[in-house]
Amino acid sequence: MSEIDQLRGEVLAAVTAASDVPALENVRVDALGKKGRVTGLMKNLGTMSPEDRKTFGQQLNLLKTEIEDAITARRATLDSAALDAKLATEKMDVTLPVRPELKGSLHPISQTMDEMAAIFGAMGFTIAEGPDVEDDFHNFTALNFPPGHPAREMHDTFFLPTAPDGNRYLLRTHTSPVQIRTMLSEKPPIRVIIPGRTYRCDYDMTHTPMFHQIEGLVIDTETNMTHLKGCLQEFVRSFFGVDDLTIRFRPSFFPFTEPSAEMDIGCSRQGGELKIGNYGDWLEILGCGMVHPNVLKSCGLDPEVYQGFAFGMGVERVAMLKYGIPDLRTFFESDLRWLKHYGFAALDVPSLTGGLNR
Ligand code: 2U9
Repeated sequence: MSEIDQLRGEVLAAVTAASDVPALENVRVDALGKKGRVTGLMKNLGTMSPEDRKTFGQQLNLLKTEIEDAITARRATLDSAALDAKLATEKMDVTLPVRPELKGSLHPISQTMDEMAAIFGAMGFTIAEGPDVEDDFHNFTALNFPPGHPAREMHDTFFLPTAPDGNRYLLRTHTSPVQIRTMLSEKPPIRVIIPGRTYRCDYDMTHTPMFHQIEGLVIDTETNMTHLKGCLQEFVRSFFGVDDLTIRFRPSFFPFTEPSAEMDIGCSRQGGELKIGNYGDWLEILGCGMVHPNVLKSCGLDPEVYQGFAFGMGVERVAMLKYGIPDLRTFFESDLRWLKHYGFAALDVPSLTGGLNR
C-alpha cells in the first residue's frame, strides 16, 4: 500500500471516529494544519523530480480534498446530533408568568402597521404581501416608469448582481410591486393594503436605507376620486383620533397614477409643537391618485372597464407624528431604553374601539 493510501485510510478513519467538534478539529490539524501529515508530504514535493512531483502532487491534492469533504460531512453530522441532543434536553414552560424585567414590547412600527391594518380592515381591505427582492418588471416597468427614470438609477436602488437568468434583481424601492402581483393574480374587485419593508440607497437625518411603507389599492368598475377622498379622510380621522379632521389635496406627479395628488391634514405648529387638528396650518401625510391606465394594461386589465385608486405613505413618518418620536434613526438602533419608552404592550391589540388612540 502506498504512503498516500495508508495516510488516507488512517485520516478518514480518524474523521469517522471523532465523536465531537473539538476531536474533529484535532484530526483536521493533525492532517491539514501547518505541521500536519498531508502538509508535511506537500513540503517534500520540492525535492522530487518533475515527473514524480506532478503525480505525487495530484494525488496529494486529491487526498486533501477528500479529507476536507469528509471533515465537512462529519461536522454536519456532529452539529445536527448536538442540536438534537440540545432540543431533547431543553424544555420551555410556556405557561409560566412573564418575568417583569424581561417583558418585551411591540416596536412602534409594528404597532402603527397593526393600527392601520385595523382601520383599513374595518373598511373591507385585506393585507397583501410580496417578496423584498423584486425584478425590474414588477418594481418599475409595470408601474409605468420610463426607461431613463431617475429611480431606476444605480444610486437610488440597491441592485443585486446580474442573475444567471440574465435578470437584474433589486431590493424593492416601494411596496407597489405587490399591487402589480395582486392585479396579475386576482380578479377585481380588489381592495388591498400592503405594509412592508422597502429599500433605497439613502442615509441622512430623514432617510434610512430600509424603511416601511403602507400602500393601498382599490380596483373596481366605477371607482373614482370621491371614493379615494372618502376612504383617506376616514383613515386619517380614525388614525389620529380627530373626528372632524380636515384634509386637502394638492396636485402631484407619480408615474403610476394619473391624476396624482398629495394629501395634507390640518395641524398647528405654534410654539414649535406639532398638533394634529383643524388649526389652520397643513401637514403633508400621504401620496395618492387614480391608477394610471398604462399600469392597468400592464396587468391585463381594460382601463375602459376598470378604474381604481391607490395611495402610499411612510410608516416611520406617521409613527413619528402620532407618537412624537423626534429622530428617525432611533427606530433601527435596537436601544432597549428607547424600546421601553416608545414600545407598546404586546397584548394591547389595536382595534377601532381600543388601543388605537391613547
Ligand atoms: C399600483 C398603482 C399605484 C401607490 C402610491 C404614493 C402615491 C406615494 C409615497 C409616500 C411616501 C412613498 O413612503 S413614501 O416615500 N407614496 O406618494 N404611492 S400613489 O400607487 C400605486 C401603487 C401600485 C399598481
